[in-house]
Amino acid sequence: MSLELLRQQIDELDEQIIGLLNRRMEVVKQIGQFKRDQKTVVYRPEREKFIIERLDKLSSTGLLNRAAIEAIYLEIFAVSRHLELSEKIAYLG
Ligand code: PRE
Repeated sequence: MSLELLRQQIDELDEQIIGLLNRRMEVVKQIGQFKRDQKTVVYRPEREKFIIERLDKLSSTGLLNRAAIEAIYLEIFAVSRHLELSEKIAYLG
């Protein structure tokens, strides 16, 4: 397969990834609203750990090992927390 065709595959996969990440952030936004209503904390390290462990098991036959999953998801969680916190700050004014 040519480099061009391989890159075309990457572009299509990236479109799916960015679409899914945006959908994930829509859900995170709702969680942020829920936490504001409940006046509870944004950062949930035990939940983040659970997600990484679950994905590591799911990915056991794939190329991503735990360190790779962790590296990717720690960034995703940071963006999630930022979104939840920025909405909280906007709400407080
Ligand atoms: C989420 C984000 C921040 C928390 O630290 C844990 C998990 C996530 O992105 O999955 C979502 C969330 O706020 C939550 O599950 O409580």
